[in-house]
This record gives sequence, C-alpha cells and structure tokens, in this order.
Amino acid sequence: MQYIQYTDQKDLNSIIKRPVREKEDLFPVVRKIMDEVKNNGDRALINFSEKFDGNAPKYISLNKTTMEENVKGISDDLKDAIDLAIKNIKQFHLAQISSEIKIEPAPGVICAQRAVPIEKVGLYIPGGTAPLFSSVIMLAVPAVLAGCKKIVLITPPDVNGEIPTTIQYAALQSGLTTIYCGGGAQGIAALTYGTESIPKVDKILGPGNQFVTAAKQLAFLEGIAIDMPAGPSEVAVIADADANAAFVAADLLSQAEHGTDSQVLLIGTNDKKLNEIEQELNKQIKDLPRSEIAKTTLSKSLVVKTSDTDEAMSISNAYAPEHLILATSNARELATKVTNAGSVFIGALTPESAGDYASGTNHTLPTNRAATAFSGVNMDAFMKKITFQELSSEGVNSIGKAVITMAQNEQLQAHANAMQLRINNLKNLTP
Ligand code: HSO
Ligand code: ZN
Repeated sequence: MQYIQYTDQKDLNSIIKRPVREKEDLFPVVRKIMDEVKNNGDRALINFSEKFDGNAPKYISLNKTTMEENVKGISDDLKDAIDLAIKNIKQFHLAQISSEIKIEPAPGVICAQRAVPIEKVGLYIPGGTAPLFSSVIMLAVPAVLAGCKKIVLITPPDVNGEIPTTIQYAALQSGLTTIYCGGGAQGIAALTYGTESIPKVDKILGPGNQFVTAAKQLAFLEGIAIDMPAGPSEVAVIADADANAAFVAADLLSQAEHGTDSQVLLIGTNDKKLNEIEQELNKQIKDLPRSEIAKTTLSKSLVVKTSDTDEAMSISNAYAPEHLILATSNARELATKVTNAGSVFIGALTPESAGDYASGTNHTLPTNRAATAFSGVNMDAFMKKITFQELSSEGVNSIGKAVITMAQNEQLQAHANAMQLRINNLKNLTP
C-alpha cells in the first residue's frame, strides 16, 4: 500500500480519486447486442451466451418445482445460513416500509402520499468464477416485500449451461417462483425489450461488468428505470491506536479479494498501529486462495495518516466510500459524523462481511463517490410514491383565490378558469 501523510485539503484530490477504467467505447458493441435481442428474442440471447460465456444456457427459465428438486443437494449448513440471512434482511427491510401520509395543510384540503410497488422489476445477478448468491437475497427479498407483481431474476449460465444451485436456493427462499438464465448485455436487453420467454420490466437493478452497466444505460434511454451507477466495490477503514490490527487487515483483505479493480483505503491516526496492520496484511494474505487478486488490489491502495479521528472522518466523507469501517474506540460517536458513505460498520466486532451477508442491511451500495448523492438499495428502490389530493368546498375557499392569482400571473388563463368555475359553482349552491 502507498503511504500518504495527510497535511491539508490539497492532498484530498489524490486520495479520493478512483483508478480510471479503460475507456473503451462499449456502446456500439452493446447497442448491437441490444438490437439483436430486440429483433430475435430468445434465439439471440442463447447465441450471445454461447459466444460470450462460452456455453449456451440449457434452459431459459426454471420453475419452482424444478428449483426445489435441484437444491436438494445443498448442505443443511448452507441452507441454514441463507435462511438466517433472509430472516434478518426481511426484518430490516420490512421496517423501512413507510406508512401512508395524510395531512390537511389548509382547511378542506387533504393531501396524501402512498407508496405503491413498481409492477415489474428485473434483477440482474452476475456470473463469474464465484457466483454471489448473497446478491440474490439482497435484491429479491425487498422486491417480494414491496409487492412487485413480476420479479424477473436473470443470471448467466455456469460452465454446465445451468444456473448454480446456490442461486436457485437463495431465489426460492426469497420468495421467487421462476428464474431466468442469460447473462451480460444480452440479459439486460431481454429485460428491456422482453423475449418469447422473458418478460419486459419497468426497472432493472443489480451489479454487473462494464457491458452490463452500458446496457443498463441504454435501457434507461428506452424509458426503463435503473438503479444506481455501479463501479468496482470499495472499503475505507478508519483505525486509531486502539484498533485490532488483525481485524483491520482481515477487513481490508475481504474487500481486496473481490477483484483486482476493488478499492481499499486505510485511514489511521497512529503510525505504530499502521505498521502492525501492514504486517498483519502480509501474514494473512499468504493463506488466501485469492491472494493474487488481493495482492494486486493492495498494491494500488492507499494508507493515509491523519492527526486524529475527526480529520480521518473528513477524508472519508470526501472519499464517500461504499463501505466504511470504524475501527476506533470512539466508533459510535464517530458514526454520527458520517455524511457520505453507502453503509457503515461500527466498532471492532463489525466486519464488512456482516453486512455483505447476514446482518440485515443491504449490500447493493453506491460506489465511486456516488454515495455523495445515492443511497444503497432499500425498499424505496422497489416503490413509487403517488400523491393524492381532495378539496371540499371549504378547501376551494382556502386556496381557490391563491391558485387563480398565481395562474393569471403565469398567464395561464385556463388554469385560473378551472378553479374559478368551482368557486362559481359554490356560490350558486349557497342560498
Ligand atoms: N462486498 C460486496 C458484496 C458481497 N460480498 C457479496 C460478498 N458477497 C459488495 O457490497
Ligand atoms: Zn464483499
């Protein structure tokens, strides 16, 4: 890791900067894939999967009965772990559902706001060497809780052309009854336009590589809503002199093992502790099956030394990490000063893995400084808020004149007339 002694704000730019990704223009390629799927549906999806994933899917969808049969071989240990995670994630997301708001801002004027589920949502789960079945839970559980009528989960085929059974189990337990097989930009195209087998959706959520991200952006241009911009996963850890060096090193490595483009930032107040952490990193990395990936990530990562935890927090807020771990003795107090972060892990006993899997919070979070303005996936991602208003005769009296005056000053006479007619009608009614 590269060491920086923080002096003042001019150091910030180099600290908050994320490595730039290769700027290959993916859009023409992805546009072609999207068009092909739009015109040729399932056939194109299968062909592209064969071309890009190296294997054609054996099926395009799986129903509940087949999934139930397929997951029989999963160990009870794993089933119990997934079930526990789902229980906690359900509980935390259920608590986020807002009840209807109804107020009377002026006599006779009733305003209400109600959250209504998005009818059809598409959930994209990436494939790769280690399919992250935990991401299925993070998207499917809130979608089911929100009451989305159609939930179209799509994921690439594995080397056998099939959907991994862990993904099937996570989907079943989250409440899904069908899942779909198809990956990459072609999977996003299927959700955008629909195919013979795959329903078109209103919103697409979920992480993915650069092709998937580009396809989601094109889907957006077609009027499909998408979740936040996705980039490589990242963590910032603030550690003081009391931090447990082994814990901090393990947390940094758990992020570093995700991929060579992962981001790791360590902000520390004590040089001796930073040294200890470095030693722990070297010790622990040796035993990791993905040590090569972690090594590459760490070689590009920064350690920043600050004078105190407040200064560390101001750097973290400028960096706006996807995950922020507070490994300090004042962690709870420090947490109140967070202004930009996707999800915060408070105190020595709270590793990022807790939230990645089972604490109950969502692990689909904003990266690449998007945490300055975006939230992670939560129940709102699956809902729209519709407002309602109703005026009684008293309400017409309360705001009628103001509406007419404003409309006339905007030179919108029809608007004024619409209210004036109601006022006249009331006058006719009064004896
Ligand atoms: N840290 C990842 C989520 C994940 N970790 C899934 C393990 N499995 C992005 O928040
Ligand atoms: Zn993770």
